[in-house]
Amino acid sequence: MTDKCDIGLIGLAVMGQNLVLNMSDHGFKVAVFNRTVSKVDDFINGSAAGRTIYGAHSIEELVGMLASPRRVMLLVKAGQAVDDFIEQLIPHLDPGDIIIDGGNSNYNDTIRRTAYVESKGLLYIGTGVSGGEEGARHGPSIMPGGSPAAWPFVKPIFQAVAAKVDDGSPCCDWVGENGAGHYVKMTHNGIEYGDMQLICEAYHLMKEGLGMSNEEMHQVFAEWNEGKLDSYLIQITRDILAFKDENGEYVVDKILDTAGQKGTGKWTGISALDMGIPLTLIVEAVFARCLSALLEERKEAAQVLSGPSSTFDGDKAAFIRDLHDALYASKIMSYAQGYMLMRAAAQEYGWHLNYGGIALMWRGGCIIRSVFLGKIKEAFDKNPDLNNLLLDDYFKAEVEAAQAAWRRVIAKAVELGIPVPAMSSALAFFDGYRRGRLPQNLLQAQRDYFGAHTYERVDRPRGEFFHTDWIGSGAAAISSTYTA
Ligand code: NBP
Repeated sequence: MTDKCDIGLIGLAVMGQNLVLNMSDHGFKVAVFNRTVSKVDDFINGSAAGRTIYGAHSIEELVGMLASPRRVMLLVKAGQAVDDFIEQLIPHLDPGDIIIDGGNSNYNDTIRRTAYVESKGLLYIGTGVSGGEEGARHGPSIMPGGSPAAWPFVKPIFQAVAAKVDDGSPCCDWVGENGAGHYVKMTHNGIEYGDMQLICEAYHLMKEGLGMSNEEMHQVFAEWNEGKLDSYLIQITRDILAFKDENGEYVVDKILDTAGQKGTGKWTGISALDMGIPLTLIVEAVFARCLSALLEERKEAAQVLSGPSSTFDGDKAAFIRDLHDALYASKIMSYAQGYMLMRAAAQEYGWHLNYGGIALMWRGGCIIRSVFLGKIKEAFDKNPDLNNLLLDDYFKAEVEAAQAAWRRVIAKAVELGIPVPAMSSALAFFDGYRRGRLPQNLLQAQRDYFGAHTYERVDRPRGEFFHTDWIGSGAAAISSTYTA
């Protein structure tokens, strides 16, 4: 090696190795290190052989191989491993050097680490990297946040290796201060949970409701992938449904129906609950995984509990068209909710999020990539201050066009006893959001009745609180916890 390396990468598991190979494809010189040092030599002598990739056998050696300001990226297991490597790196780095965490870290950790690393005179980036192994190798979606001063030094590398959309724009841009990048990545993962659950509900209705074969459903998803639902997740569903094993049997039918999860959907739901944002669809998607995981309990319940015995006797082709619209409308709700969440988080944490830019980052490279995200980008380009996606002319018209079909699908699912928690909660959200008056006047009355929590009145300015002596006790004391 003659010149110094452009970047150092620690963590040679699936993501790290592939991202390094991607960086070297784009002409960057990369120094690499791994906790289990033998993996450095395995990589250098294996898939990295002959490339602009150089192995280090200690942190000190790695840092010594880097051009200034030094950029060191971690792609290690989220959690303590990141803190440990930060501690090991700090003594070897100089002011202005940059530590980058590209793992799936919790945004609260990234907020804390940014402050800590900056307090040592260094710069920090916490970035979401999405797209799995394939994305890391050929172009992931990259969502960086952290110390703004670090971005100009990282931008050329990140934007070169990121996925590109049709016009060549990279699916990577600056997201915002401290934990913003990891927050946006977390929201991406939450939306991914929602998209996957919606597809599973459509599959369930076709399979159990309409009695369709895998081949028939494969054809439906293939068709859907040619239109408004065109997306990576619809595409892989199409392929999964047609996939057969060495015995010529469908693999999907042999897979146990218990979902796993790594926690990012749950984090998204917790954040939504903390901030009071009705992220109903994503949270239902998390709970649907939880319910699926109660396999033994469900099997026992299936012996005891029964549902409707009705079968579908309508026009199948018409129902499949309705299902397309129900999936599409529900998906619009999910993204509307996801953007409501990010807007609330931006306010909570003082981030200046570029909502159109986020749609562009998700447009390619990542798991939720879709044609649909191009429309979201257009909506925010038209109006950067758009309060809710549902108020954009395009999405308003799309939901209006789809809603009759959406209602028919939910009604039929209820009639058949097939659970559609994400689709139906999406519709309930829509029906709540579009109403100027909800029944929570009664709820406030109940709270005031049993807890003297007070209420505001329709005929008085907001912020004035009233209490009624509902039971004639004569007590005048009121609770100080109006919002409890
Ligand atoms: P893993 O999440 O499996 O982590 C493996 C790496 O972490 C190895 O380098 C391992 O070193 C190191 N490591 C572990 Br495990 N514990 C450590 C510790 N206590 N101290 C120091 N190093 C430790 O790898 P991955 O699947 O490539 O993912 C990397 C990051 O990217 C994770 O945060 C993950 O959540 C995120 N991510 C993954 C994907 C994906 O599709 N896999 C997608 C998007 C984001 P060792 O070799 O010595 O064990």
